[in-house]
Amino acid sequence: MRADVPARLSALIGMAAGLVALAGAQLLSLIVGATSAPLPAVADAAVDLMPDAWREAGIGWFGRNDKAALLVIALAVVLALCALAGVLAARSLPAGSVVVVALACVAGIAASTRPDASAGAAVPTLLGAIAGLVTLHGLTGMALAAHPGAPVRTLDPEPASQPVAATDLEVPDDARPGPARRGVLRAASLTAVAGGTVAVAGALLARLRHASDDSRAAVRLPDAVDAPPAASGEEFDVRGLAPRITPNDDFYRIDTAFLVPRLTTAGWRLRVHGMVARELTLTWDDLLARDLVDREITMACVSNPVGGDLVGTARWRGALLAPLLREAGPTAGADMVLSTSDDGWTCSTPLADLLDGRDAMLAVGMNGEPLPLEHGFPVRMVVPGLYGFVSGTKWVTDLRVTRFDRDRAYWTDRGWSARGPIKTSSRIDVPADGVEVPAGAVTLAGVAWAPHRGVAGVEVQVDEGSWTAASLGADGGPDVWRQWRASWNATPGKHRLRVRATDGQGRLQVEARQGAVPDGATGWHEVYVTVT
Ligand SMILES: Nc1nc2c(c(=O)[nH]1)N[C@H]1C(S)=C(S)[C@@H](COP(=O)(O)O)O[C@H]1N2
Ligand SMILES: [Mo]
Repeated sequence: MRADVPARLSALIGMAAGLVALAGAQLLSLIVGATSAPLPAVADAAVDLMPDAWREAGIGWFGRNDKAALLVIALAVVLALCALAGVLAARSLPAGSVVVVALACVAGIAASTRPDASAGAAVPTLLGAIAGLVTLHGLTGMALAAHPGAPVRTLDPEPASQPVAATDLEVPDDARPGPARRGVLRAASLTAVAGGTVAVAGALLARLRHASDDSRAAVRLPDAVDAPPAASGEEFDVRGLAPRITPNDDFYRIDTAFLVPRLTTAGWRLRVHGMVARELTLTWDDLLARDLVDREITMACVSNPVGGDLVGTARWRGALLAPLLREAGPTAGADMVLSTSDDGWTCSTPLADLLDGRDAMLAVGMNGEPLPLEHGFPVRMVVPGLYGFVSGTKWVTDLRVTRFDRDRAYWTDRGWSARGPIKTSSRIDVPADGVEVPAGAVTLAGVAWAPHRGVAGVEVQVDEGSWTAASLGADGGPDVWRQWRASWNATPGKHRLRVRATDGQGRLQVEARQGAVPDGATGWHEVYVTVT
């Protein structure tokens, strides 16, 4: 007996299954990562594997569209193989399934062996393939039922178990234009169209999503015209002690963005307006054309508790804000700059602090790289001496010169202060709270910061003993925190260790404990250790 599911229908079913698989994988790759999308992964892998001559020929034929052409070719090949899988499946489901599984294996291997593959890069392909197999089996089953001349290798060898099917068996194919057949055709077509639509939508979304990564990868930051003098003194290397410069990956992140805003340099604009003589609009190129400076600046979050780690120091590269604001020309009476991020977060910075000669900047670089996306790519504000919530606007696109009595920022509307100079703070990193240490010489170490005033001294105390001066690590200037270190001759028992700093103006860190709301926590950090 001949299979009488028309080849056109079974091929369509195979392609519908393939498109469902691609759609599923494409959507999942939005979560897992760009390189896990099967089609681009296969296309990229093919480029890597093909002989140089082919690659050059491809570029010769398709020019700048070589990537798109490659994707179209890959899609055509995959769909052709899926059509084959559909035709095979109408004769033997396992045979058709094997083709789909083989395709998924090739794509999964391609995705997980890309140089920048994320963990689980094969997962979207494998889950997509499962969706494809389910579709293939479902539609093929419908087709076999509607075209019962097919040699169905069912698990149940008795064909007459269903009276309806038995009747169908006797009806010649062309004499039976039954609704079941049109139903299968419609289901297969709809599935193919839906799968194709979702796959294309997913690919477009992925493009949007990855435009930002691509834009960042393409950035070449100009050199700084002015770099900070090398910090004088030693950087302490004590296990557990915060390094002088915080690596980007370890830098704390605080923002209200549920999804990280994904900007591109090409799309970025900064508008400077409000109480100014001349409104300005800057593009990315305008910004890079300005003199860029490198500065080490310690940034802290107002919600950092005593002893907390929502603080870090980076070497920022950017354009100074003061000259830019002067070009716009603030008008009389203005006392605040309300900055707004691409996602609508707002921040109020005293105009005086931006113009008083400190290195307030529009930063584009962080520790030698373009800003990481989560730290504000492509441009953020950094202002020495002020908590991030009143100075550190990430993804900044708008500066409005205004007055404190006219405008309020995001956190000010939620019970936090309108202004926020960073309070003098110090922290014990080593030993950690609650640890056991052996008696004898014990190294105490930590960091202290009083941004824009500088740290003049750090003292430590054991139990109720006298305060003794710690040695200070490298001095990067008043905007940068300082490491400190002290040696303690530890005696057995439980001990309390405390630290306090004095700022560059000779003022001692505030002892009284206060919580972070509304303008930053105060109090001396203490840890307890057991000496054995
Ligand atoms: N757009 C935007 N910028 C923002 C915030 C935010 O929520 N949205 N949070 C601010 C706060 S409270 C802090 S402490 C700093 C933190 O910067 P970081 O995440 O790069 O460490 O960013 C500031 N800039
Ligand atoms: Mo913050």
